[in-house]
Amino acid sequence: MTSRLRQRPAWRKLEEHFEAIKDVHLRELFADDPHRATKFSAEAEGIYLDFSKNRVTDETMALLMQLARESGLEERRDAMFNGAHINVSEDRAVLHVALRMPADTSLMVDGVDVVAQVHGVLARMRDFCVNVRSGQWKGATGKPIKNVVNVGIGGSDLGPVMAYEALRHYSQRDLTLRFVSNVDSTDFAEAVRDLVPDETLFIISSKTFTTLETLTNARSARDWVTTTLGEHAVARHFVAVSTNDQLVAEFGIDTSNMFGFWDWVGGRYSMDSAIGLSTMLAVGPEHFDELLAGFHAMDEHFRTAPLEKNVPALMGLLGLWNRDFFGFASVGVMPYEQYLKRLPAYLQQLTMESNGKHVTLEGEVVDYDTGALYWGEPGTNGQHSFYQLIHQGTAIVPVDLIGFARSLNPIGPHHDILSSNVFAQAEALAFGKTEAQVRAEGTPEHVVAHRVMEGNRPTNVLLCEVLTPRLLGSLIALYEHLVFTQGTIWDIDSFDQWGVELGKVLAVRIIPELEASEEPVLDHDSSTNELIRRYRAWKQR
Ligand code: G6Q
Repeated sequence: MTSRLRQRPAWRKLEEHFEAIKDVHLRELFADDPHRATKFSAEAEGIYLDFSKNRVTDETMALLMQLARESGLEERRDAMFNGAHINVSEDRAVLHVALRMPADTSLMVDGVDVVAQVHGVLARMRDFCVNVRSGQWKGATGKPIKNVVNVGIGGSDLGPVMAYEALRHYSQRDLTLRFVSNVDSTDFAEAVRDLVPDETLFIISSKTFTTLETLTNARSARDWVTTTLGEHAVARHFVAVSTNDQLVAEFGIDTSNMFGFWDWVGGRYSMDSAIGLSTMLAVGPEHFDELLAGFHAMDEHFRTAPLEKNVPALMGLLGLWNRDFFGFASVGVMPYEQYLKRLPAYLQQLTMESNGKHVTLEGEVVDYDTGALYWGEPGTNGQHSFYQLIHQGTAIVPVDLIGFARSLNPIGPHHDILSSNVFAQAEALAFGKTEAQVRAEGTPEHVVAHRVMEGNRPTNVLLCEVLTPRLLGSLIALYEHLVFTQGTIWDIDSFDQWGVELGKVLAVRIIPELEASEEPVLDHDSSTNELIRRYRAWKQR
């Protein structure tokens, strides 16, 4: 049966339109319209989006807008903002937008004012952070805290790590921040190697407080602290961020040192909830407030701007055009800002965990492509490695190039050199180099073909003034709503993660088989059985 999406009139028209323009080159599109750059650009909250180097025309954009409207994007967006249970497979509201609503607003969900709840927790976080940052909060031996270690994984790690790196310029430099996520003991060992327990505070960040990796690391952290300082030290050296009071208390953390959040915050949408405690400790409550204000400003843009000027909606629709019609399977995200070095890893989870889905909201298998693969590295480093494939490979990779007009560490010519690459890459990817141009450079005939660059590779350029907490909030909210836009049109649940849940249970069965002192009876497939036997043999050598 043909899906709802494929039956939409706009989708059908897009299919016909695609046949007509699929071979048109960006060179022609630019030559035909001197106003293309201004026409195909938009701006919101200090982020200027130039999408003119996508393979689109006026008609493409009009049809994409029609598709968004036929798919009920505006209605579903309003439903999210109103607290409807749009996460259907888990029957939950999706309200990360409530995490950044101002204190003087309110939002009633299932009979509770969630904005009041959010600000209650924020107030406790602020007090706690002020105490720790000022040295008033003392460890078990009376010394102030100098090191903070966030223990968490996935959504309870990637946001905090990314935000800490992104906002390092604004951080209190005498506080050392570390992040432990992997259950590989090396991650924990290296994180605490040069730290001392009596000056170290652990934040155990886990929405469920059941995640094996986090609890394993948390137990090792507790052993590391209590071996030198005794059991009573746990209260001064551990706090928790979780939705699960009971398990936090069972672990031995006083729930007065717990910062809560709610089931309507998805893990990958939680960096601005209490999961951001490490961020607030690093940059202080005022900067954290600016971050929240930036998120909220982009939320308001997404909620109120017409789709034609709505930056997250535009980016979502362009991504869908590239994914479903051209069949481009991946998107590169290249921030030309060293502080954003973990942004690609963060966006990888946000986009791929949200939109890597194979069934519609009704549970029908989709007959179109959903989420693209997201990946990237900061520029210019990537240019000296994988950009070769982006320029001349057979796979076309649409790229988001993120640039800034000002550096937070201006030194000599560095920043203009860096930024020139943003513009040069977008230009080269779009226009390439023809055979005639290569020959005109006096290139020997036998290498002409090697030096030709086809061009016609799509890019978005996101240009901003300077990286601030507010700008970071707006940038992340932009990608959150891009994901929402695509998920809505693809008719999928962008807010569950059953594939991740599967991984959480599969390994549990094998752990005792690896640990057993007697040879266990194995009844996996022959490959898994053999791998387990080989592992056990080497382990015991
Ligand atoms: C995010 C995912 C996943 C989750 C981690 C950690 O959306 O659900 O990445 O954040 O598995 O879960 P806990 O916070 O419950 O430990």
